Amino acid sequence: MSAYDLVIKGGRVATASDVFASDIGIKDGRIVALAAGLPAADADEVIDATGHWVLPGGIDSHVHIAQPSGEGIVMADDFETGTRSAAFGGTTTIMPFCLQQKGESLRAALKAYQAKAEGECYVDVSFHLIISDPTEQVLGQELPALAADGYPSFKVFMTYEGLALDDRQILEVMDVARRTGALVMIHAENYDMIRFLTDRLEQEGQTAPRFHATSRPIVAEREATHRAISLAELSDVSLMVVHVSNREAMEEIRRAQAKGLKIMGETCPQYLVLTADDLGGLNMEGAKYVCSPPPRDSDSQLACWQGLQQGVFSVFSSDHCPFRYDDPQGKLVPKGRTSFRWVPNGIPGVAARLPILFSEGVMKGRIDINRFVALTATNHAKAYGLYPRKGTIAIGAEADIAIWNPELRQTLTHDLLHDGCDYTPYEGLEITGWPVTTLVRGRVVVRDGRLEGRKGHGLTLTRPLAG
Ligand code: DUC
Ligand code: ZN
Ligand code: ZN
Repeated sequence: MSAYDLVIKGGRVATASDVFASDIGIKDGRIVALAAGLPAADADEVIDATGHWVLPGGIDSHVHIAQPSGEGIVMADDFETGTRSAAFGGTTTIMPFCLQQKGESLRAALKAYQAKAEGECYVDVSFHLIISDPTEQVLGQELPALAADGYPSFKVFMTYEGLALDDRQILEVMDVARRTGALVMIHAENYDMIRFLTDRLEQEGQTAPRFHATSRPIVAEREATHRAISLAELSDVSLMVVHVSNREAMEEIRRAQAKGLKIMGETCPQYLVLTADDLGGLNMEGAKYVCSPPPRDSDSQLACWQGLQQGVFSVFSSDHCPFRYDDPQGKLVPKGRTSFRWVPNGIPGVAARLPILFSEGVMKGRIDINRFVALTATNHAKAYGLYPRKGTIAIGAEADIAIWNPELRQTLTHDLLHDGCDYTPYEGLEITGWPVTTLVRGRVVVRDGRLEGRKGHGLTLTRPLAG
């Protein structure tokens, strides 16, 4: 029997803290050797990574898959296509949401999502819980039990009909999170400001997709971010402010961190490379970019880069929330033509996330390779309880690995992404560097840009409480 199932030879390995030349020996899905000159004869298979980066596979801790999104609307990805696309983009674990519908038991909701994922996944999956109905039963029994069973991250919304919790309800969820050791994730936008502005815009006939951005201004995000942080301070709970889009919200998080509060921040590719101008295309073209918070302006982009560079944001996620464009069950749902209010809210990005940050960040000198690894893998694993099992290259860690060709130049087009969508909002972006081969627990899922894995290899994971 060989010492190794697989050896990756000759690559340059980077973790969140180090860069070193090393071969990687893999056995039974785990990394068992890191050394120069591992003998090829001891391996069943050898992958030559000469001239390539060998990085931890990406962890994308903010992904929506097969989530109900309103009447007549269907999300573009199921677990097969969403995890396939993740693998093509160098991501080896995704963390999608289990959405509790009003009146539904969380346990029942989770079972339904697990069933949808079972046997379908190319990469590993671990669920967060969205709490839309914090009943006594949910707060007193289901959440503590689910946190202990391996689902220690709860997402709450401050906006959206049917989802928004009021401050008292958020405090109740935070209190459970503090007692159980779970992390709270929050969508921070002021619901009443958005409702007020949306009604006003509609009365004035300003209903095209570009007014989506007008209806959700920076002040609505900044106010809600400040309030979310205050609620977390009162509750003494760890909080992740997700999808931060602008300087004012970023500075709220920085101030909280400087005070010693347990506040973390996340930003996403759309806030680095898109602006509100992208929503202004002819006819309904702007619908391709409708997401919340909306992309802003060039100073907001700069602020998001600074947040990544300076550690205000510890994670960079996709907020992959895919709807087909040319589809009456997607962005062109008939009601969406009557107002931006009804345009499905979200954009795809699970495969584009890493190439965009690598190209715009590492290759353009904005961040180094160690910060890239931290922002795309290690910090996700640490925040959500997957570390050191995942998120790094170390002896004993699972062999989730992306092999990058740092010199491959291509124009980003939708056909590179292999998702269930029919467009990418990043079409035409010039990208340098691409994850050409992706391994999940030692198995090649994508090799040299071709799918080789089988669906069902990806597992649904539970997580211990973080930290
Ligand atoms: N929030 C998300 O987290 N994802 C998609 C849409 C939204 O508002
Ligand atoms: Zn959100
Ligand atoms: Zn999201």
